[in-house]
Amino acid sequence: MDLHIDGARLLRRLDELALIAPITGPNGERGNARLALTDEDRAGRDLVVSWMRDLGLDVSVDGIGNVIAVMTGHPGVAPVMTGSHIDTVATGGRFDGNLGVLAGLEVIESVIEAGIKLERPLAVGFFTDEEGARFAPDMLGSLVYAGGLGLEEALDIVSIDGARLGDELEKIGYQGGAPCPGPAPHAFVELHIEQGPVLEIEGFRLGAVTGVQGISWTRVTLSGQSNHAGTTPMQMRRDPAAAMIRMGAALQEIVADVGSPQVGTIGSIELKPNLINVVPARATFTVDVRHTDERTLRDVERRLRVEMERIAAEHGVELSTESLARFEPVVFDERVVSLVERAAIERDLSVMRLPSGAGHDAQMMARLCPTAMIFTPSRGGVSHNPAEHTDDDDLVAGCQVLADVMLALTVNAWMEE
Ligand code: HGY
Ligand code: MN
Ligand code: MN
Repeated sequence: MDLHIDGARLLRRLDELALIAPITGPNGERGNARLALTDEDRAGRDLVVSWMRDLGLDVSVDGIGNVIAVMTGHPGVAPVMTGSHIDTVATGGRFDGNLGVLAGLEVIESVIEAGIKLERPLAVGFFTDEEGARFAPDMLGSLVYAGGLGLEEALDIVSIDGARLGDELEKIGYQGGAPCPGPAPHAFVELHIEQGPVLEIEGFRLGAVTGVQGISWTRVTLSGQSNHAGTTPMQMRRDPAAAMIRMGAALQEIVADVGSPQVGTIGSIELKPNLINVVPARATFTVDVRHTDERTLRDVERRLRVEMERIAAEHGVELSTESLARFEPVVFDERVVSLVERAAIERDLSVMRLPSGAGHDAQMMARLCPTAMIFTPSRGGVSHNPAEHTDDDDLVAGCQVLADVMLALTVNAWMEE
């Protein structure tokens, strides 16, 4: 089946969704800020759901707010599914997540327009709180969909701004009745921007993603004693900020010692009372460490723990940690990965295999069915930044290959390989 998607329509929808909760980068770049379960997220959801309904798709909302739209006319037949997310970080770009959802919509609209009769329906969805920036962990909606976290436990998660997830979901009107965990699709493939520099540096048009690296998120709280910044001699202080800074240095040293692809990030820091002339009472910060190899990731976590305990003791501060997310590396289904490769080659698009540095909903859907991902290049490897950019022809090429892979997945030929 040779289906041609309408690239102009895809680009138009990306522009239209980008008008919801727009932000401007330091050099005038256009991005978005639609943190999960905010009014901005609701507005984005409402727009995409209206496009799903305009196509006559069967739209369902589940208990955690995941929205799945399926082509009608195939009762009881598991769909070939695609999807991603439309929530963003606070300094989001226009493509992270949005591309995968709108490309899926474009594939389905093109199939309907062409009147192609399929053995299996196609489905496209967006998952709740993929970013995890407001409510941890990330990929929360797809984790619940895949049965990795109970619905009630998820609804009780409290955000960084003190809100309960279930209350926020109800407030935006997206607490649906469809069951969690959700039904397993026949197969799942997600189109996403790479968000890293590899495709651009290596000079490839597309990526056939082989899996997702392991992710470990921890919130660290150090409790000391607030005191006068001028009168308190250094040896009498129990200063959590001083300890935190040394722990940050220890993280950098451990990551440098392990070497690439190990990464480590302290993305958020909070001091109490956070005043210039007060030795802080408390320091709270988050640690994000990732690696493609589980043993290495565990070793980094262990080494960092030892260093943090040693430094806390030297400063006389109390150390407490809370795990916010912990996902082992995921390997995608070789049959689907090679389908992605073949589809790209058949479209004369250069393609390379690579693991994903970022987390994605596909890593959760891989628990339910044969799954893989398609990457498009990110200019300068920049993402989670309004400067995030992918060229139009790469966006369209990614959507075209998504269409080819989804159609191939509807016929069982690929399963026997
Ligand atoms: O954190 C991640 O990798 C993704 O952006 N949620
Ligand atoms: Mn994403
Ligand atoms: Mn992201």
